[in-house]
Amino acid sequence: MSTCNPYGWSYDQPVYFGKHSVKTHDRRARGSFLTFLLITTGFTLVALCSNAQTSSDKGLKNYYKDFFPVGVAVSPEVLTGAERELIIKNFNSVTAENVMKIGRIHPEENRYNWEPADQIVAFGEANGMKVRGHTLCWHNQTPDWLFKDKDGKQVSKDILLQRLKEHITAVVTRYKGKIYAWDVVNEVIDDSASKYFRESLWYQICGEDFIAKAFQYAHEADPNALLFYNDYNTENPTKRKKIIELVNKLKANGVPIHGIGLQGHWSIFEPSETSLRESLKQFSALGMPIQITELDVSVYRSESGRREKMAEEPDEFTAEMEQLQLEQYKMFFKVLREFKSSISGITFWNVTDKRSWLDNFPVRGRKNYPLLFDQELKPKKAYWEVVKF
Ligand code: HAH
Repeated sequence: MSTCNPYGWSYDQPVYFGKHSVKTHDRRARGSFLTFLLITTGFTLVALCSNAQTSSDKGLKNYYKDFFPVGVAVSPEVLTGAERELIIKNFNSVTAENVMKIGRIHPEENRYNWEPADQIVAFGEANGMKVRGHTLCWHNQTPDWLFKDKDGKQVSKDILLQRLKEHITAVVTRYKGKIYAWDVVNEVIDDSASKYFRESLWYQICGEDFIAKAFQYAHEADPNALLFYNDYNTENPTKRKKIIELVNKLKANGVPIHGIGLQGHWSIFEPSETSLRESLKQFSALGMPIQITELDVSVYRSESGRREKMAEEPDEFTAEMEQLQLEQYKMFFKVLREFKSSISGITFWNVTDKRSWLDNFPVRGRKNYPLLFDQELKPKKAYWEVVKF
């Protein structure tokens, strides 16, 4: 009698013409009601089984309310897109993925592009979220004009520091009292064992002085903002030792640094539980808050250089990846919960597997699946492991 349609209703509704007796009408109505019940129950079960984020799911941030804020890196586009409700339900902190980087917010010496950054700050405020700033000084996504004079020649240390000061003062002042924590300096430690600092233009022109100066300028602009040094590969003992030395030196010199950002670009293969715990132990011993600032769990092994995807290279999300990823996420959050007294925030780098920076890094065009929500914006199996404790 009934044909199911996608809206869960029968096409074959009872027809109430005089031709039918009252009895027939009643029987039909009862039949339709039973069909309706069966269909709606069926749909509810299917919804539950397919891991849709149902109303019984509190949303990630609420499972972690006694531990730490849970944040996400966003672009202005996702705030008006299909992801909007998911972000509001699951996260209580936001970071601008790109639009506060120097190249985006300060593309020319005398021009700031505030609009996209303002949108993210306004969204955070409107939804009662914490807002983190990322990032005031980095070697990437940084415009050429910073390092060149009007004749195209490289600027002096004095001029570069003056420009850094102007930049940091303008950006931090604009969001004073709205952005509670800044990644002030990003990734200045070299990955190799043979070099201490990264050979960036900042370093080549200023030596290491720009690091302390960046913190000082930011602190002058907003004395209440928490200022972080942020880096990746922090579970690598050689790199970690250098980061810890740098942070200790800054502290000893009275530089206003208040926290350490461990990016957390991890994978289904690393870090191990032992090395993550060791890393958190060493960083928390510095006595300042730690945040995991850019968490994602790649389904591929790490590679040092960038490259194109090879034509035949697979990029499906296999059952094996799904399993390793849920185990890894489960372990990471177990360890992170253990360190709750040192960790003042965790931020995911992107919202869902629909789009991640890892779709183009380090391999351009190779799809990755690093987050807790899938391409249909549904919680993945890993999500349920993270909230089950
Ligand atoms: C991060 N770098 C950056 O902090 C963030 O701003 C960007 O959007 C994505 C990742 C990670 C990184 C890198 O820049 C170079 C090599 C490895 C990892």
